[in-house]
Amino acid sequence: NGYSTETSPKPKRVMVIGGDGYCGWATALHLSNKNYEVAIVDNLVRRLFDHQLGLESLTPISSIQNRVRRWKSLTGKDIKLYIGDICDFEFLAESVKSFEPDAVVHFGEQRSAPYSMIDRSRAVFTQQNNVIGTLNVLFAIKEYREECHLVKLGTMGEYGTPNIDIEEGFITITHNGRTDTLPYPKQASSFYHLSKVHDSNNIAFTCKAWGIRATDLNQGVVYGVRTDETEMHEELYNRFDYDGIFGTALNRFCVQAAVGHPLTVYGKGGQTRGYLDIRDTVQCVELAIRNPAKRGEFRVFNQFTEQFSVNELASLVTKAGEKLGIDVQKISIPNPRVEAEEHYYNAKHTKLIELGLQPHLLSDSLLDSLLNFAVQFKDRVDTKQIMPSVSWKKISAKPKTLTT
Ligand code: NAD
Ligand code: USQ
Repeated sequence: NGYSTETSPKPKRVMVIGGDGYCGWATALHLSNKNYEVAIVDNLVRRLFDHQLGLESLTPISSIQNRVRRWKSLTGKDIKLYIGDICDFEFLAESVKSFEPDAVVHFGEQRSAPYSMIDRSRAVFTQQNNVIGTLNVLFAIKEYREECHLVKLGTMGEYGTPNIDIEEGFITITHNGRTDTLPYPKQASSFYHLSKVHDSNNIAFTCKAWGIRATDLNQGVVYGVRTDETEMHEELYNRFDYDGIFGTALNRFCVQAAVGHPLTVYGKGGQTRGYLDIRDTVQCVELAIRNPAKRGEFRVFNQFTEQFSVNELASLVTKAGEKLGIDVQKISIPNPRVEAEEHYYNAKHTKLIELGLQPHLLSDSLLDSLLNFAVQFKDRVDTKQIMPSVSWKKISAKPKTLTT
């Protein structure tokens, strides 16, 4: 590709875009604890969504300023803060020029599939925020920090649920006697998941055209809340979403079990996805940073550790509930989404293991502690937020205000 194949010296300075969010906050602290110089870039829009939709994290979370101050007082380590929107190129460019990152970890997107399916304006916001934000990051790296490695959070949902094995980013195909290794086909099933496909295409193109070095982490569904760093102090607690818009499957089921709400299985419950513990999210991101892509290289890693169907998760939570003396029921809800409810699923996930990932698999003990954690905060649960309120088929151009 004409670029040197040398990797840069050990990366030290890491910019975490979206560092006030669920994965980003845990990662920023983990990297800071590992002695990277960390800067958080975030416009706090996730906190605004909560206000606008009347939602709240299960755990009380401190302001980003107090979080960072508490971290400094406990560890002596500084985390720089840049509060602003990466869709504002001037802001992003100034942040990159001033911090001079060796790696940019980009978590800073609207990440909920249901949010992107509320109405036209949320669909458009999601794609504009995510696609333009990522384009700006690519331009900022090209202009001001060309050796910087982009570590971008993608999603396993880019691949959909094809009836063949899912590879890590690329598939070798023989067609009419000729063979090529091509991007794995993408079949995303929400405007959110589609925004990630568009991002991947833009990143792959700029790696080729400009020599950007990038790693696309196609992450599965994350569960859990505690990491070594966030449990050091209550002002460092991570957010924990359980509502029908931002809450994800296993986290939701634990909160539902804790408050005696039947587990909300959508449709037949055969929907299978890759899952990982948030302690592995932070580990995977560090592994990607420590082993940068080469100039011009577009790497894709599938970032999850185990596959489960929704029904399997419901059974696991039911069993964990029994041990704590909680009687857990489940209900089948007409699926608000358009997705396959019974399908083949077998996705590769070896590249991060090859780099040294030591997975925290979903054991009984983790489920017990997650369920206990949910029980500890159950008085904060607003049960009106549990049922799904967004329908893939009923989305329209008319602005929608969600009231339940
Ligand atoms: P989150 O919503 O908790 O955090 C995202 C953060 O990005 C928020 O703090 C938000 O304020 C910030 N942000 C959004 N748009 C921004 C912008 N234009 N400028 C600056 N900051 C902006 O989400 P999360 O669960 O931590 O997910 C982080 C990333 O990981 C996302 O890209 C998501 O797609 C991906 N991911 C998440 C999961 C999961 O299960 N949570 C699974 C797979 C992939
Ligand atoms: N589901 C239920 N009941 C629920 C919640 C979800 O049956 O109460 C089902 C959904 O229909 C879906 C599956 O569980 O089939 C996963 O749904 P989810 O809400 O846990 O996850 P998803 O919408 O896919 O999105 C989450 C994150 C997103 C990330 C994605 C990874 O919000 O940012 O990209 O997980 S992945 O699923 O691999 O694409």
